[in-house]
Amino acid sequence: MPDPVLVKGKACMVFGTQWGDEGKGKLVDILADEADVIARCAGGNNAGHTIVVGDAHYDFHLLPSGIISENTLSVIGNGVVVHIESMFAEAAKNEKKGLKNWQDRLVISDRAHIVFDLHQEIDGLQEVEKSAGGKSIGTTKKGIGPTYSSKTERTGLRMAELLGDFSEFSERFRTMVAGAQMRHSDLVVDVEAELAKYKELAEEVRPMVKDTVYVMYDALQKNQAVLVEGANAQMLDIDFGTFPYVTSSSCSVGGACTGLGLPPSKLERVFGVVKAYTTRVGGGAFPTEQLNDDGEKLQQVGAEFGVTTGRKRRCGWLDLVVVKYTHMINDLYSMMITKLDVLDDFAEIKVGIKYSHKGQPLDNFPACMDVLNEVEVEYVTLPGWQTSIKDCRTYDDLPENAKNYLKFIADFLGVPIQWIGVGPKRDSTIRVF
Ligand code: 2SA
Ligand code: GDP
Ligand code: MG
Repeated sequence: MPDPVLVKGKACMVFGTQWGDEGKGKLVDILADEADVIARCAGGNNAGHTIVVGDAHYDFHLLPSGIISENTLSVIGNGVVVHIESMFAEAAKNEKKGLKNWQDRLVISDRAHIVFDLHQEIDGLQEVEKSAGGKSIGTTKKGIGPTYSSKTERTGLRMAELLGDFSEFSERFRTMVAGAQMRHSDLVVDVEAELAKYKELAEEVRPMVKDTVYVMYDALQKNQAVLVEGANAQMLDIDFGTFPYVTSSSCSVGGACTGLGLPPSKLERVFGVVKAYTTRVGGGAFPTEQLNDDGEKLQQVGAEFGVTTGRKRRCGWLDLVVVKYTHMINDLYSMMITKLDVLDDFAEIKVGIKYSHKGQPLDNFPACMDVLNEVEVEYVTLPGWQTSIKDCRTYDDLPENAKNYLKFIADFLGVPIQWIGVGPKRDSTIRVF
């Protein structure tokens, strides 16, 4: 039996180091057996986390991926935004694939903000406004940005309001709609139909809603192992990501504290999930993007399509400038390198290691998108292994050139590699230590 990875009485986090879709769901699934609690701290149903168990493919958007683990409590924290109908639809879809009794294992924070349909509509309207200037973000249109805006504007409504005095909730909802309609004259909302719907949804969701601060606190007091499931990723973080082409939540480790009420001293290990190349979905700068045959090949071999929207993901080489920046902010304990098998057929593999701008080397990761759009990337070219690694189950099974590629990444970042993904399935994984 390998040593446990999670720590009793502490929280550890699975965290996306690039622009998302690194394979976080797979690592959460691998660690789920060790976890007593699996918690989401940020984002909403914009996320798309895939788990492949045998022939079953599960995709989770809002529900923590740990929900398939029958001995684990799943928590949706206060930092998450919840479209309640979609959550029930997501559960129903996964029930057809074998998910059972999920209601008994799910707790939702009473402080989580509600995503209303009007937020989703505003998301679409804002994208249209931005596209007129050629600058749409390419959001998932799940209403994430507008809901976080309502939260910071202090007009948003939370689970606590929904489950409190319904006439008070109704009044606040009407005020929120009126405000939104002042800003978006095209916005049509059937207020009475919405309120009737929410009156029913309130009763459906009520048994699951609790003050999750106490749930988390109790779990840690009882010496349980907590796993925080990061959603989206560092480069989509509202503060540290490639603003404004980001999502609207704190996707980095700070979000685990603010989005769950977790004291920083309880956060023990951050596991960075690093895809062996880079992908991005939506707009925004992408320095190592390959708009050529290599990019096409990565997209096709890696089956790079959005799990939530089905959009084709943009593809390019691994960018270690990005991952180094991520490590600075989040202090990675170890890494999982995923999708190494996707590189099986490349004769040469490039890795971005430094940026320069207008001929001047850059020491910092640029804050300004105009600069990031124009950086020149310095690459190191490593030889490929040109053989299938899908059946490798130990580090020693890997071809020398694959080991060299991994060693280059670990040495550059100064972070050990703990797992290597060689295929989408749960057992297509090498545990290094
Ligand atoms: P939003 O909807 O406001 O959060 O969009 C803002 C930006 O964040 C990006 N974003 C994502 N990037 C990668 N994966 C995400 N989840 C889905 C997946 C995406 C999909 O797992 O494949 O299906 O398209 C995700 N969610 C948000 C988004 O593309 C914008 O750039
Ligand atoms: P997440 O958002 O970080 O959880 O990642 P997604 O689920 O959006 O995308 C990752 C995709 O890669 C999913 O289809 C996974 O099944 C798949 N995947 C994960 N790890 C591996 C791996 O090591 N090899 C291959 N070929 N696919 C993988
Ligand atoms: Mg994803």
